[in-house]
Amino acid sequence: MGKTIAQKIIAAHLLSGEMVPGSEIGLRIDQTLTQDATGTMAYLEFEAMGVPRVRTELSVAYIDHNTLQSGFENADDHRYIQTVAKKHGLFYSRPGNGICHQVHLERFGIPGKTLIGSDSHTPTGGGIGMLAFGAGGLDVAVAMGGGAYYITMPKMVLVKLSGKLSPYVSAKDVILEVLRRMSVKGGVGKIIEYGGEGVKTLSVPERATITNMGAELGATTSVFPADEITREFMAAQGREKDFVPVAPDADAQYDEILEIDLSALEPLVACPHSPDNVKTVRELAGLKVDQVCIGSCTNSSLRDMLRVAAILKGKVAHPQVSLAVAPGSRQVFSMLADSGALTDIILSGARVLECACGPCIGMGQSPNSGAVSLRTFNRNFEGRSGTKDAGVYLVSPETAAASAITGVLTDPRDLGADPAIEMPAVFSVNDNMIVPPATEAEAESLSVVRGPNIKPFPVTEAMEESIKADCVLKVGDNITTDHIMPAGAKILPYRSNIPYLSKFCFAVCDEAFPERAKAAGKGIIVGGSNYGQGSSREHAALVPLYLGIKAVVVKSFARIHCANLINAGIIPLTFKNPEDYDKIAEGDHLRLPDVAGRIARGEPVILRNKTSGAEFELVAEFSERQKDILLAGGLLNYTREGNL
Ligand code: MIC
Ligand code: SF4
Repeated sequence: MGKTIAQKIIAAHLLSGEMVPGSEIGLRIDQTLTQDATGTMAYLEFEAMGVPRVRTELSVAYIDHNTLQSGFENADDHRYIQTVAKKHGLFYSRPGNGICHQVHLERFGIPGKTLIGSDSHTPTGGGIGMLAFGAGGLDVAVAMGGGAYYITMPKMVLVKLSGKLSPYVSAKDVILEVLRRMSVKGGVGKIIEYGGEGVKTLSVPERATITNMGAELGATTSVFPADEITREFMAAQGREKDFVPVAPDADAQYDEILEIDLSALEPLVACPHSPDNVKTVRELAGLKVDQVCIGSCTNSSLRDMLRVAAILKGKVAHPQVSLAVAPGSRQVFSMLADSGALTDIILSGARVLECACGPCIGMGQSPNSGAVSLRTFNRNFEGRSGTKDAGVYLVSPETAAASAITGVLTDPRDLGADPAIEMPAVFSVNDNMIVPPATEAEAESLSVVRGPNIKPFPVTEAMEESIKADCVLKVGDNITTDHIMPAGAKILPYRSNIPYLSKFCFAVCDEAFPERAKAAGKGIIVGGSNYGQGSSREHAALVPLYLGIKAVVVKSFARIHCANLINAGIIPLTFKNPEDYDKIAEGDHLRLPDVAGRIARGEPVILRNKTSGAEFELVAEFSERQKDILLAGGLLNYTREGNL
């Protein structure tokens, strides 16, 4: 039987398991990336493993998230990561060089290779035919040490593209259409491959916009073929020698096929507070806009910036609109300047920000109270912008630029003729902001700099035989890791300080939670479906661990968060009957009798509610490896026992 792109790459990297959907497989990882918000913890974990030098083909440490330095903390973390990288064999992309996914695509990605990154938008690499996964920091640390990366073998979905995008319709509208059809849960347990005649009408940055936001589908990853367009992109980056064609077999079998006629698409918008709450821009046209932010790893390529500049040329942002533009990388920024397009952006009144995540992660540019903020980003979760009552709408760069001028949500097609842009045949390449690692001989004498912001991570203990704890929190469906562990300018600087971070855990849902959990000493969290969607931040597991959480019982989990819970030694359990969710109230005294024995034997776990008297079964299906990790009290303990 023919293979899909993903199946081919998996087969070539398979270290353990069978490629049967639903079973656990271990993959050899060629490349890793980290960013600073998750990286500090990942490198502390890597150091704890005692491996002197990374064993991947390439590992890169980026600084792009915590770039607002309003105290010593972020700068301390940057310095720590820089020195760790130099010593242990990693490339270091200095602050200002750009957003990890954008820079990685430009400078390092190679078709057919595997990549994991401690950031959920690592699938951006799928735009050039890499099999790229978002993962927890500890998984990245293990991969850097030469260990396998484990996933559940996914099902294969083909999104078959036909036709060609109409003027002013953008790659962002393609992925918003996929989200509209599949929802934020629709991709769970699946790899989304793009194929069909329409593929060749899309450039690499457009493809990367689509695979980037596949994260919002909950998909394991997304991937495009690597074809002539990919070759041209890599040649323009001076990297044609790295090009390898990647395509599915003609008789590849897919579990699901979704057809999209690109010519039939129109500008779309994802409304608050979920990326799948999609409507047409026409439906909402006229909505008054307070802020427009253009950038992020989804839409900050040179192509996107040139489009924005062409629309803004000779115009000025509406007086009610605060317009911010952040080019995705220094390459994009410098080429914008060379082409003169940057002047058009500056003269439009845009506030030009440094090449970083910036407003996407709440690092500045929080909108005014009750604002409507249009963003070309990928997430519009409640509170993520830093303003709790703001409504964030996700749109294409074209819709964003058009609306910035008019002051209301505007279908860019209403602007008249689509201004054509010309993409350069060759990009200007300058890697002088990427610091190479020291040689092995030099590395020995180098020391790692640890500022006072770097605190050790919580210690975990082997699983108790039985668990006796209260339900310290009950939440509903689609809880994101931004709910569990919020980010933003005030909190992000403490990503390496778990005790401090714990004060903000679940603050969006219930400000009293951290104190309550701490007072209880031990606790169980109960939730609905798709629990833990969104960011890969392992802090959403490490902080609950610090607060004494022993188990999380939900209707269903998002992939990366579930893996992070296991890595932290917190037991992820699901209701066998989803209605049992109603049989637990916050504050109930719960018991998980013989939980360690039951997990070891592969039996369902029993939940006894001492308050209501209810008793029912929970699904506890884990691979042998996952069982051992849980019983050992987390992945770090497990690797210390000699398993890498
Ligand atoms: C995000 O977009 O939420 C982040 C910040 O990039 C995260 C990682 C993090 O929490 O540091 C992600 O997507 O994984
Ligand atoms: Fe950065 Fe935003 Fe992309 Fe996350 S989604 S990597 S915060 S730009």
